[in-house]
Amino acid sequence: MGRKFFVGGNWKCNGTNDEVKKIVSMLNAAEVPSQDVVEVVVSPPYVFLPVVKSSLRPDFHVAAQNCWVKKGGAYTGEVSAEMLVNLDIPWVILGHSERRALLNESNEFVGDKVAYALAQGLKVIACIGETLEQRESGSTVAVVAAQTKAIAEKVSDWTNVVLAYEPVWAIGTGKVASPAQAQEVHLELRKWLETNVSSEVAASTRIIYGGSVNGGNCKELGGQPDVDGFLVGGASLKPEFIDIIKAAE
Ligand code: G2H
Repeated sequence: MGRKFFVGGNWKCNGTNDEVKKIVSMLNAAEVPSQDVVEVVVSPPYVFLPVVKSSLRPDFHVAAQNCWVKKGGAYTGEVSAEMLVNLDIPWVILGHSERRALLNESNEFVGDKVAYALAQGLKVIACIGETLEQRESGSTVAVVAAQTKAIAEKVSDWTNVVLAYEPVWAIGTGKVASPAQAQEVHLELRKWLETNVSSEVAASTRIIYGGSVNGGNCKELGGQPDVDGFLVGGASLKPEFIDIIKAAE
């Protein structure tokens, strides 16, 4: 079974009402490959989710950037998976390295979040990746395997999971992983899934790359056999996001 190319736009904590409208207009006017070729999902901050969802072209979908680990209730400031489902938001990004680092989200907590969100019917972009220190000490594969294991221990059905490999040293730094570096880790992750989950899950799960993807480097990165798309940050706020979507062709 072929893996459909996936391009996610992670807007992070950016945007005013006017800026969001401009980005949506830019996306709506773009000529891009059909949904048979590429799945496009954009992830605005929570407060803009309803306006983006209602004004975005129907062939693009929306994702939240996080959700709470269990059923809603007395958790001030949090947004539950049930609320996203209620608003018809199909996707959520979980385990982004910025949340792991700044908000101390552990591997186990991210695994619990992924399992809970999937159980509520959301599709999940689950993020993993090593720091520069971990890469330089030679523990990249061990780190991403441990992050993936914490998810695999809680999840039995991987149909609605996209795994995003985002080396922390490449995020927002302009230092993109080389195509060979990305391919090497993606292949190791696929092997890990094959050994520890199943060959079906290894063959069908999309593993996307994130970290300083732009219009100039997307084609070569996307051409790697185990790179099934991208999670794009800074460049997803700009017209070059369209070029990145077109890398699916
Ligand atoms: C990694 C990526 C999007 P950027 O965080 O998830 O951001 O493309 O700005 O490095």
